[in-house]
Amino acid sequence: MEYLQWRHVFKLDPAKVMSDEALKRVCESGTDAILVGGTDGVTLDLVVDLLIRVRQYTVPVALEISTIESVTPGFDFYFIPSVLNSTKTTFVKDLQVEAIKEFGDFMDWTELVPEGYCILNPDCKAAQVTEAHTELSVDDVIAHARLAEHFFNMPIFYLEYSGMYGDPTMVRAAKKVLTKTRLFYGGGITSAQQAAEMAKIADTIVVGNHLYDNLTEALETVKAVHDLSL
Ligand code: 1GP
Repeated sequence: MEYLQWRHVFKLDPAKVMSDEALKRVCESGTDAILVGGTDGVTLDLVVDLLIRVRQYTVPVALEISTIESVTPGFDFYFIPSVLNSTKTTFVKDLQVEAIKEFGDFMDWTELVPEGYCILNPDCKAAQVTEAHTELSVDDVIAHARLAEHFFNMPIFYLEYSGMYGDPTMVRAAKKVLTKTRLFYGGGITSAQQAAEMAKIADTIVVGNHLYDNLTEALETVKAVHDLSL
């Protein structure tokens, strides 16, 4: 599966505004993929609108599903997060069961990509919504990574620090125990240097917010990551 080769991903939030000119620069930046996803105010209309705009370019585009109502055909992949350190079964597997109950007969399983999330920034919206237990030790993170790979057989383990630059020690600990499952890191990357630091450890890094704060700096993260892979 091609998402197993991605090293750099930009995450676009359908609820945030981006000009056509900015979107063109993002899509033509050389990033390996665009992930469409957000926690707040994501509606079907906004998702469809962004999909149509991104589809003018050749970059692969995946939808990270936050609500069943905002799912639409046309994406290359559908990333389905399970928040492994949520204290509510809703965000671990109940929403998934609900979706499978409704659409299971029609689902193209090859397009669906389960992600095992581990959220480590207590202040981010996703941590609050999912009531995640974010006070995790290195050993806890290692256990969650192994849970994703060996119990649930998930292709992706996602260390999420959304809005805050994370602790490389945690990322390194997860990476060390994963053999098949790919490690995604996302959170607070605002420079080429930070992108390179995390990309030296994780398999894939995700840059989100900074696209909306300082587009030029965010775009520089692509080269920083791809230069490492040479
Ligand atoms: C968010 O992991 C992504 O889901 C990226 O985080 O928005 O902080 O870059 P930032």
